[in-house]
Amino acid sequence: MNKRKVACSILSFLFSVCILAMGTAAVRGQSANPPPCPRFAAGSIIKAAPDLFSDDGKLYVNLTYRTTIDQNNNTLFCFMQNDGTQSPTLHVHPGDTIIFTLKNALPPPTGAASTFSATKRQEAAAAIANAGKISIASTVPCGDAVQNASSVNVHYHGTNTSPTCHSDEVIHTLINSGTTFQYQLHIPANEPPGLYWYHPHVHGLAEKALQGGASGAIIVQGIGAINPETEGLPERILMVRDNPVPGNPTPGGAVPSWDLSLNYAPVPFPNYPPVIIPMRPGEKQLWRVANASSDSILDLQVQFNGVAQPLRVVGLDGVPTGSQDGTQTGKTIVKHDILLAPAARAEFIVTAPTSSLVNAQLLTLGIDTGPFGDDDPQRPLAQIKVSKTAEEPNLTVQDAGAKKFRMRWESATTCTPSITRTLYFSEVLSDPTNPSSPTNFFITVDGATPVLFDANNPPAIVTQQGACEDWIIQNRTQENHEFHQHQIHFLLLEENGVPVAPDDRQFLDMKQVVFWDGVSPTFPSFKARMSFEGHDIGDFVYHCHILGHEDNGMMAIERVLPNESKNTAKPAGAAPAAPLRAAAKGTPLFTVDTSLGASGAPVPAASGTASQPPAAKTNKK
Ligand SMILES: [Cu+2]
Repeated sequence: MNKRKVACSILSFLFSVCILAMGTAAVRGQSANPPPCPRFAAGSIIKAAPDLFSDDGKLYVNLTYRTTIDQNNNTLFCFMQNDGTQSPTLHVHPGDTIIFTLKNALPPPTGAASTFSATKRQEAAAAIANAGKISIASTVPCGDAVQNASSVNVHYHGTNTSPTCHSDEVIHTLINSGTTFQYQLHIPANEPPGLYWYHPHVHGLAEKALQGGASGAIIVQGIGAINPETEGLPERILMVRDNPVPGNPTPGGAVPSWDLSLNYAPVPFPNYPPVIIPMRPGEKQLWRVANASSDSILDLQVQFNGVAQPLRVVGLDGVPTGSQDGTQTGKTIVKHDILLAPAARAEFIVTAPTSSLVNAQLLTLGIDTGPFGDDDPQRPLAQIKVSKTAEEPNLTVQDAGAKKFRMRWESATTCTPSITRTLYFSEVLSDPTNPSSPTNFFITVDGATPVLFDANNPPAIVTQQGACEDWIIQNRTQENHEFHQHQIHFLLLEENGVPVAPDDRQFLDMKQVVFWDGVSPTFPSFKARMSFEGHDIGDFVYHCHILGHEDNGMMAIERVLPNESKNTAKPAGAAPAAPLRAAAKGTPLFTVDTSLGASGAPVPAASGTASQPPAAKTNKK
């Protein structure tokens, strides 16, 4: 490969011919490898991802990022192991380090890579660092300098890890075709035990990467010690993903905006053949479910003959429920349905029916996402098949040796907020005179000017390590949005100005804000406590986790200054630097060529620039 690269630079006058040759070679090289991104048959028995366990405080992960086109002409992306398996579940203990090496084996892109050069990135970074009085120049760029259609990086969702280069940094990290990059992710010693996950997070490319299936689970071990009800239970990790509906029928009514899959077995429209989950009669299992879809909102329910069953919830977004009151003991919460925003996780105990005659299903209820939202109709995901000889899951909760400990975020239940910030979701047509023009999405501190996300924007919020703050997040649009905060969890306090029920006062990294009806004098909102305790400083991001919205602007940077700094928390909108470049409505700040034509595979018809997706995918028809 290196020799080919040298040859290419020498023969620059034959540039396009050379790129084509590299693409062809890449395809030939892949043919000797296991086929990328395998999928299971619809209606098949649930399959678990391969499991990797840390040893002596370290977990080595070696993955290759690959792509292919499936029989429905959908582009798949995947994190492959050398043995042909994909998306391993990473099992770690608090305090462990994940050494995550990723090789990007995507074919190189064919077109112009980006209009935003490495030099411009560095100049902009220097200006921001100067304005913010801390140096982040060492993190810019991180990996490759110029984003293109093949770029990837990895976000370790929910983990309370450092947002620095080679850790959980998503603003500047780029791993381009042909590049190998290593992360060393230090899981804090006080990380709550539970379900986290990893996925690509390159702005403009995240939705397609997630729909392609590139995501996997992370389990921080120890739930059995925090909530003894889980100890000894068979354990299943269930990853719900989404993808374009074959044939791209117009969403609406019973037609979903996206199809769903469960552990890589599709559950396609219109018949939704459920995945089979074997259980023994009356058996209890711990189901650890991640909504790893790009855009689809779930509302999970287990029904026996159409009747909702109690789900004993022990963890939300990786944090044991009810565990932060000083007792270091989790408290089980009983729910009959669990709303799961894109990227949210729920861990709950399911009891199988005692008879195989019961029609037992895991399903998602329909979501009213608002007049401009996607179509997320009710549909089954899995059928529980009861038999005395049912095959047991390959995992069992075995944490008897684990100790209880003072978990991260415990102090957020008692800290006194120094400031209340109000932020809001908004969206506008890029061309107000053209209803079919793409939508621009924003998340904005109240009082500031809405700007589309750009990696070189100044921070929208500047705060300080150790700060305790209350944030109110409003939805001023007519579709649901899903707030996600990187690096920290938040304590849910209020919804629409009303304190939440004690069972809902939990630590989350995801929270939905439902759509505004267009007439009410107040906007739907929630209030949460943000505690910037711990070691992590630098540039965090917050965004909507409907990735079609995030890719189109709905993300912003918050800078957490070290606490020895003389800077103090600034009020809303008072970030110390002006935007480096104004974001003109409808003008992409940089353009991304999303064609992957060098693979020789067909380029999906839906490809456009990242800043201008097909309107049908963001606006209901
Ligand atoms: Cu959104």
